[in-house]
Amino acid sequence: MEKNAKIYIAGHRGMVGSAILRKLKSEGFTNFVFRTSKELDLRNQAAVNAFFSQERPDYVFLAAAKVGGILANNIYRAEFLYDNLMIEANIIHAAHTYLVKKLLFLGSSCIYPKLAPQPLKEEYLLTGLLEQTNEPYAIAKIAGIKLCDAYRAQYGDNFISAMPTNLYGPNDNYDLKTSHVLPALMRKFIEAKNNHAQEVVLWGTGSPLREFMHVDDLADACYFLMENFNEAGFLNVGTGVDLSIYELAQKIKKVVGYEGEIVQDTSKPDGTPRKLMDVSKLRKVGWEAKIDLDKGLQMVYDEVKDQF
Ligand code: GFB
Repeated sequence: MEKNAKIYIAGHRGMVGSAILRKLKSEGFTNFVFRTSKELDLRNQAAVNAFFSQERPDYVFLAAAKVGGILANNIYRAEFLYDNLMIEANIIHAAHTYLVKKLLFLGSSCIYPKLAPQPLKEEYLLTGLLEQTNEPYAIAKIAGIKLCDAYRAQYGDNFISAMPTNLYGPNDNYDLKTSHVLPALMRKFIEAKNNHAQEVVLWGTGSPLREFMHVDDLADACYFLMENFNEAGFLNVGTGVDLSIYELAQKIKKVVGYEGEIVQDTSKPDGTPRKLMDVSKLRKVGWEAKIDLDKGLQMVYDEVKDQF
């Protein structure tokens, strides 16, 4: 990407989009175009086309999405499917129509079959049934990958896709009903410590295994892929390391300095038993994560410790 290229980050106020913006600014890019969701409803095709026709971006980072944790995915099934399908279809089609030079589409590790072998290799896509709680989101994200591939195959558009593992970092969602596990536990432990509460409640059994990556690492990978990867399909983006939800809770408890108990609420779902990315393809292309979980948890704690 040329340093003066016009770059559109869809979702620039979200956790991922804002991290990409920080990264690009630090690399010397200056020519950005943004719209908030109030200014531009990405589910509205006419509005998206008018925006692309007016702004004509050279490069697009597609980080806008309806996202949330296991409960939000399961409750708002219609929005997770409809909003995500509309956002990606409108942007990818407009990027084709208005001659965008390159587009990066972002998905999620939940695109893989629930019981796929671990670690998850890119070729396991569409080899089995999806996890029920996030099937709508996964179907939308799989459609996004296939859209990029179809425009590349039929028209030669340079549209690429990356599937990050579970993310955390600045601008995460800390609403306990809709958040992912890491910000939820960070908040629960901080509040429990401040309120001298006896216990912190962990949803599910605590046994599911998850991989967590700091969003600054993802932003670094996105920039790297925009510069170095031009192929159909997609690449996993992760750390290659996982741990159980219970182990994650223990780590967060320690970082926060909370001394009470951890109890389970098994009325809440566990979701996929394990979601560990195989990152060997990404390593071959030349990128590796740099922020380990202990460091990342400390960074997050330092950012949010006075917020709750
Ligand atoms: O992060 P999370 O909501 O999503 O939950 P997924 C991960 C695991 O942590 C589940 C448990 O087993 C939860 O039951 N957990 C324990 C908690 N305590 C809590 C808590 O207080 N809050 C939350 N949220 N979880 C999502 C998908 O799956 O991951 C999305 O639904 C997306 O589509 C995203 O792919 C990255 O990792 O299970």
